[in-house]
Amino acid sequence: MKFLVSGHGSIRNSIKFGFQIWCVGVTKLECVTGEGRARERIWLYERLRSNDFETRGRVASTRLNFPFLFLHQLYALSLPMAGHTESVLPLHVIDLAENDRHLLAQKVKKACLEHGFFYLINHGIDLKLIDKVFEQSKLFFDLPVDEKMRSLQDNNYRGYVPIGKETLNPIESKQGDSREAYFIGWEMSEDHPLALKPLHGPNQWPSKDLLPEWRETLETYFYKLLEVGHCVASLVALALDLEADYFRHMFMAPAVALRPLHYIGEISCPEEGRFGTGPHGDYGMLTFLATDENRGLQVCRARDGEPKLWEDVPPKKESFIVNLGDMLERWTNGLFKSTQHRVVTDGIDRYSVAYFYDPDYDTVIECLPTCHSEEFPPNYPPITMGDYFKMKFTSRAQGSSNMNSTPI
Ligand SMILES: O=C(O)CCC(=O)C(=O)O
Repeated sequence: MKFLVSGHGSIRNSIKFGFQIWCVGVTKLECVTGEGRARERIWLYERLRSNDFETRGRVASTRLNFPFLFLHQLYALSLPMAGHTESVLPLHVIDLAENDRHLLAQKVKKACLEHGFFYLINHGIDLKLIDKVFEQSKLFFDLPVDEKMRSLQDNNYRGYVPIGKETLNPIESKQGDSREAYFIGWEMSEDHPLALKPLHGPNQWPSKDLLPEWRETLETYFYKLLEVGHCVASLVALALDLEADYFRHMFMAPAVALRPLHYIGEISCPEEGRFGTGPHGDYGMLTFLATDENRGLQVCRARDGEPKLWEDVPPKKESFIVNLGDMLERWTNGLFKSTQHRVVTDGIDRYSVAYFYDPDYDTVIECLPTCHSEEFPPNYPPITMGDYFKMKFTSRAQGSSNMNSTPI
């Protein structure tokens, strides 16, 4: 079977062109070479020729549904694979079912030193709950825009973040990130003394009439993940030769945040500054990411390397992808790296749920006692978590880099 692939200009053109193909039932693939996207067409051609099941499956299954989508996806497949690379980063796997905590801590240390990312398995969260979180998240993002806008993000960053509103990397991105999000923090009544601080206060919740199970599902997940966060933080502490509970008292009313995300099925093109999520390092301590089965996450291990090498981190069933944030890099005097990452999407809707495990607002982030010596003095002055985040948000708003850029 052959398909004809055109891929020039806009999606609209390709849909129009593709629709004609659909109507006349053309079944011929012509691999057009010699122009900008030749490499990608060859990729598609090779995949179809070699009977690549996934590619065929995706094309075929969409074809049954709706011709527009069929062509949209075919077009997507003809693009620069939305920046996907052939290389997959084989991350370490941390298994929380492992009994020997000290051995596990050594594995965490290796993962933190080598990649700043790892898969976490046997984390103890019921997979049915995770499925339900994705189901509820999709229900919210499927609501009409007007309905979603009723819980528009407030001054504490809580609530709905519309498509393209955020740009995680204002330097490299030419447009807002092609995703929408919802931000949920530590629930706190308006009259709580801490609610006067930035980022603190009540959450926004979608209408119970529309989504009766939303709040309960997301809150249950939020607090279960907090326990997983404490567990991994204790392994990080052991990995740094600190007491297992070293970080625990810093999480009394923490600035943790749950963020369901929906990538809207656009086609990323890193060369043209179009991303699902622009290249960035997370601001905080640890991030726990659950994704659907669609790939998109990529990491760049050598932050200053030129050209940058981006490696795919594919989803792994029943696991979280955990990464270290800039704050932990600062805390450890640069020992543990906050690895740059981004999301590139290839025309298919993608859902993920990120959980940012960050300490109390007034926690002082000061070089950890085991991370400096006479030979290696602290690189950064102490700063509170709140001020650190303010600095990060300000530098992003001013369009500058958001890594740890203020050494002593
Ligand atoms: O959706 C993903 O896979 C990653 C999201 C992310 O990196 C972020 O929101 O900081």
